[in-house]
Amino acid sequence: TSAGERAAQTPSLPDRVRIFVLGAGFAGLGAAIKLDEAGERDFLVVDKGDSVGGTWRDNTYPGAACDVPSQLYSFSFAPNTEWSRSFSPQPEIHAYLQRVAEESGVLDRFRFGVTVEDASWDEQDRVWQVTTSAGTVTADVLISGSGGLSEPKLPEIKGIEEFTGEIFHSARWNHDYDLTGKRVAVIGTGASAIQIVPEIAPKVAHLDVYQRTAPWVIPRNDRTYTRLERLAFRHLPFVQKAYRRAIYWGREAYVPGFTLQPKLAAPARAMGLANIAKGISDPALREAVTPHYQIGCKRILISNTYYPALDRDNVDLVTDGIVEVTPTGVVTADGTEREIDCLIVATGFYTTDQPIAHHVKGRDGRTLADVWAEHGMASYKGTTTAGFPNLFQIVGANTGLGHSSMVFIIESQIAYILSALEQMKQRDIVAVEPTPQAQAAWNADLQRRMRRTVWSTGGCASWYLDEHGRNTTLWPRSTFAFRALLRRFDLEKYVVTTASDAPA
Ligand code: N01
Repeated sequence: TSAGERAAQTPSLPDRVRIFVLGAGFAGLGAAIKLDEAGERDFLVVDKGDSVGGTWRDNTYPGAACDVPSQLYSFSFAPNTEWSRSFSPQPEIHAYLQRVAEESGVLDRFRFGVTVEDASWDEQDRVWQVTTSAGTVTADVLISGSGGLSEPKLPEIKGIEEFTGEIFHSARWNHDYDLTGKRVAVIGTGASAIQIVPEIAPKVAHLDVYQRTAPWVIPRNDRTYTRLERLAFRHLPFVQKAYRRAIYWGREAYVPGFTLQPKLAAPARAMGLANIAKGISDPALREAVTPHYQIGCKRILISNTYYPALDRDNVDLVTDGIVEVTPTGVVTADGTEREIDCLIVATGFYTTDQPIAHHVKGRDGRTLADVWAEHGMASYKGTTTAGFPNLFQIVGANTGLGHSSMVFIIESQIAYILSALEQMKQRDIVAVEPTPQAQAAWNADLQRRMRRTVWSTGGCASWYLDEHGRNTTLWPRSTFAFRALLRRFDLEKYVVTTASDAPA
């Protein structure tokens, strides 16, 4: 394409908006719909991808599906009557989000194919200057919905750049590459890998699965909805509501306690062991996949097909550590080199060290990464941060869940942000940021609760923990408590600047 054509393809952005929303996943789309509903029309949503959907647009690997029940995986204000199964495959979730976006009438304020490069708070004018690949936008308020698991993390393995075969990350699947009859390696045995392995195993000539830590995998109680159920979802909304409530409360009543009481996890552990016994015939392989840490310490995975896939003749589980990747294969600590045509890295995402944190600059030009360097990722209520006026993060520090739906958390945060914007309007407030005291108290309480959980005491390393072993990613209490705490914007915990205050 010529420079002229490229310019024509670059979306045009307004110079100024009241609210800049970064990201068009569940968070950004949900925020846009709720802003619009509240009468706030002056906003812009920018996303580097080509459609709404966020993680459900980017993760298109074979077998990609959600391990949170379908009924919990839609906006409360836009129930999806079309789910085909109890756990939804990725294309259905992406299609749902696209449908919601189209029906909501907010898409005219979305710009796709635009990357946010930098965002800086301008203390003089009390605005955010957001630099994007399509120009700079000035905004009073910045809402970030950039996602907690959106930046693929490649493993740091000697020689990996010199590999001459096909290589890609699970979240950037190369659909143009045909795996049929190829020698393939998958690095990682997390939620992504265990969905990929059973899908590709029957196709490839040979598959090596590189396991560093055996995960706990319990059965996936997935089924297609019956015709009757689907009709009921469509025509009798109370039926779907009842399903949703039962699943929500079932999980809420049991699972948060489980993180504190290993005894409560005994049935899940038994299910994991039975899943191994059922899926794998070879005793040595059974032993190799049996985890040696407390269940729940890492995310609990669900699959009926992962263990049987490992049991196949054309699949090898490799537990020796990887020391090097050569141009044609993978070398393990025992000196063996396994030759391959394709290397799939299912090694997860940047979580406690989000790249975007280096590009969001608050007061005094300090980035989020600067501020977090010493004590780790932190915020007030997972949403606002001292030193970063008018920055609202959706799915910020300590908002992640293992047991329930992030959509519930996202909607709670959106309600909090809308309450903030309304109070700002009513009182002529131009900038808010949490007091350092409020933020410190919030985090002290979180970290005190964390110390007793299986995530800290379960004897594993996980993406939940930062380099200092602090859990700065998960919410340790019930989702119900989270919602209650964010119901109203608590202005009394904030430093407030009004329009009549002298400029800084
Ligand atoms: O990533 P992960 P993921 N050498 O970080 C291994 C959500 N999700 O993409 O355990 C060798 O969990 C690493 O080994 P170890 C869900 O929240 C949901 O799978 O660290 N191995 C691990 O096995 C999930 O938790 C769904 O020892 C290396 C794997 O790579 C989160 O996303 C589906 C390595 C990474 O696992 C992330 O899942 C998919 C190295 N250098 C994702 N580096 C569903 O809803 C890493 N590993 C179903």
